[in-house]
Amino acid sequence: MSKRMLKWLMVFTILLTAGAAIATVSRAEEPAKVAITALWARPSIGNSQVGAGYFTVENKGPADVLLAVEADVSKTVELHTMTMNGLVMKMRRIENAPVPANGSLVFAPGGNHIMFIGLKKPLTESDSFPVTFVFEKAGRIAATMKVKNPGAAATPAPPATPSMSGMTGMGNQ
Ligand SMILES: [Cu+2]
Repeated sequence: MSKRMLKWLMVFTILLTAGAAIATVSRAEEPAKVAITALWARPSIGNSQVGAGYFTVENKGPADVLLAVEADVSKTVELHTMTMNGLVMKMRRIENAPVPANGSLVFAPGGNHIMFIGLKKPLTESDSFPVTFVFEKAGRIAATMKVKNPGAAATPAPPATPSMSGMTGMGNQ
């Protein structure tokens, strides 16, 4: 009896191991279709309780929808869009943001942005923090958001800004 149980246990173990191996292989073969690039957040100003973050979603698969961005740095995280109403900049919350098939979704200054509301501590330049992007199809994707100066984000610092570099120490007093 105990010998028979042992035999069944062995078969069961082999099946489990085989199942795990198959699961690992199929996951490894699936190429990542959605990539998050150009992640950065603006340093927060003084004791301001809000912060803004930007990113680009590069999609090599079918159309998807960005449902939410999660982060621990603030009480809530919202997706915002910004429009000019004459000379007045108006921003409002959006429920989600569509990602086109084989295209990209850009959150950049002057347009869409992540709004960190109720910051637990100031966002200081060169800090970084984890964020999770939640997509309808691609699921949850973890990434790291780096805090940096808008001027340093895309283009090399223009010659007019060297005096700014002397100010970076001020945030750490
Ligand atoms: Cu906003």
